[in-house]
Amino acid sequence: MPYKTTPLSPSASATEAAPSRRRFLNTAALAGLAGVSLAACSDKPESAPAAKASAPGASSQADEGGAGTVHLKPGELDTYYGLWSGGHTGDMRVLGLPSGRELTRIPCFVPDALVGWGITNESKAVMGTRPDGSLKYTVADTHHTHASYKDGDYDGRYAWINDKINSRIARIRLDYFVCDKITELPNVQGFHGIFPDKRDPVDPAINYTTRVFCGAEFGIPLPGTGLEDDKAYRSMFSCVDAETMEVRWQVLIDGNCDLAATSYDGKLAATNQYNVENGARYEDMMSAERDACLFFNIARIEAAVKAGKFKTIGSSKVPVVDGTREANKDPRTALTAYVSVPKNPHGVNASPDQKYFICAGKLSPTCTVIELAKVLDWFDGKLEKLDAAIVAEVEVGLGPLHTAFDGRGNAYTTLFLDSQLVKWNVEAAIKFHAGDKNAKYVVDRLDLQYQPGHVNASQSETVKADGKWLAVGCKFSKDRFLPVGPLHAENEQLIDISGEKMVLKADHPVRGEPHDFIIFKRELVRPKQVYALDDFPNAVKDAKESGVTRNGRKVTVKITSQAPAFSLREFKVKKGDEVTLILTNLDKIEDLTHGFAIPKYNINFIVNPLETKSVTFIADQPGVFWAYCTHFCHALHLEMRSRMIVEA
Ligand code: K7E
Ligand code: CUA
Ligand code: CA
Repeated sequence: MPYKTTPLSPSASATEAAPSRRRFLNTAALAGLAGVSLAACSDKPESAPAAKASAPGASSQADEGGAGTVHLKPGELDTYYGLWSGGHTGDMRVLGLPSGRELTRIPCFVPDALVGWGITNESKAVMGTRPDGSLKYTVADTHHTHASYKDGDYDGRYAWINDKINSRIARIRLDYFVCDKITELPNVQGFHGIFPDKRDPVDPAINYTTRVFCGAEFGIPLPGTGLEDDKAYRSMFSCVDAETMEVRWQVLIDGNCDLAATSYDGKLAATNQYNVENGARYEDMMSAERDACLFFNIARIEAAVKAGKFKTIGSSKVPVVDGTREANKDPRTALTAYVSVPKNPHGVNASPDQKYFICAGKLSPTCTVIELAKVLDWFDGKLEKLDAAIVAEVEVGLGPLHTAFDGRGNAYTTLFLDSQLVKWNVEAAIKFHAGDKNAKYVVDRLDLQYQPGHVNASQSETVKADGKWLAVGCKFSKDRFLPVGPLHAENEQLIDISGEKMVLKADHPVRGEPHDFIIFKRELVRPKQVYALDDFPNAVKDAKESGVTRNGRKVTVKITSQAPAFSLREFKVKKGDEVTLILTNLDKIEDLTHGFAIPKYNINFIVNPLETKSVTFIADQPGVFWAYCTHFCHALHLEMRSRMIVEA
């Protein structure tokens, strides 16, 4: 056990332009998306209304915004944390904002040589192993990260991040900034969107996150379906328990899931669908003019599970309820509602005023605004046509992907093909949609460098959206950084959104692939800097407990570290022994971390103050091996060693 996984109490740490006239894209979008080229970055459609909105990089800009400077002086602390998806590196990046300084990376799905993630027994238990003890997976593709809520704001307990390749969800404890659980979802492939709920739909006393929803993008054959019978492939929407990290239930759906979002009242979760066609080839996936935004009635789904109205699939014991269109025609019993939205939408985001879900068009130059109250009315049998829940469907530009909010009624949507950020006013868009053609909903446009994907703003996905800083993950940097071979850095841009006009403040190069992130006030987390010995059942609590004990071929080596020495200056084992080495760091001063590496044995890990870790290996190479401290800890750091003698 890495540390106790007692539930973190939710109350413990919490403190406080005219629209374009372009019509739906067809072949043009296809060319732009499929052949994502640098030409697409620079070929600005001539109708893009505000390509001149700013001169990116102009030095005068740096001083214009009202949110403050990004150039913090040495020793100055950032005011926000950012939790960033690491992309292919399978970890979570932690940034300070507005400086954009990277503070740490939290390993989750992929081994990490600094902390020994994937090396120690504790991390292997979290990551999952094969019967021979090797890691089950060593690659990952993280996209989305979100944190736990209380009363509509982050409560500093947990964050979650997905691995699309192997359909895993990892939980990060925000007290120690470590991954403590990973769950692999059954019955799905291409787990992509992820979002925690914000309160319980039935019990108002549960005003914090207890579920995390996971959307699966790829349809796969169910038992009894032919492998190539792609029209019968299905995907699922999964609910994971925020505490146990077990999969509570899944919903079998028509079409697919992409991104996910949840309502502030806890009643609904949503996912956008770009493949209502159930296509197996991309041409098929874009054959229909409209796709859907799918809503899940959480209370009804859980009632159905409770009433036993589910089946299970294959070897999985997870209850699967039927969320297909056919089974959910009657609104008063429906578990799901399929709201029709334009062709191949991408992100879906809940507005901080708690009223709307916004679905970005991707292949359509529009954003669709869906009113939560109206979807609930439909479920109650009070709204005849579900389509009437759409209160706006307005043009914003080419390739809209993701939307952030400033808490002042404005939405900020990335336009992948236009390489722009568009700021638009949601209520004005609703008026425009209702027929008031004088309602000017586009407020501002800003050129980005280049082809942006995710966007988020400070506190944007909470009721405390503060409208100060906004970051964008651009998929291309083109010529903005020194070249480093064929693979260019990608570009994350920081924008001041405190005023009417958006102001670009900084570029940050990033190794691929930037996806989702959240930005929140620093006082919302209270990281602990020293562990408690008792957090670890196997802790070596006193240097005097150190030593080697033998049980047949199994040998246990207990050792402690206290600068500048390990408790055992040497230890002996025999060739062929299965050695379990347990190391407790008895230093209790913050940041007094030691490392422990054994040459030729592929072992390296660190122990933080009062932390315990263990490794198990076969002593298959006889000889002398200088185990040494890898983390500079003391003037005698280089002398901090222990000698492992493996007798032949
Ligand atoms: Cu748009 Cu995987 Cu969130 Cu990336 S997805 S951009
Ligand atoms: Cu201990 Cu370096
Ligand atoms: Ca489609």
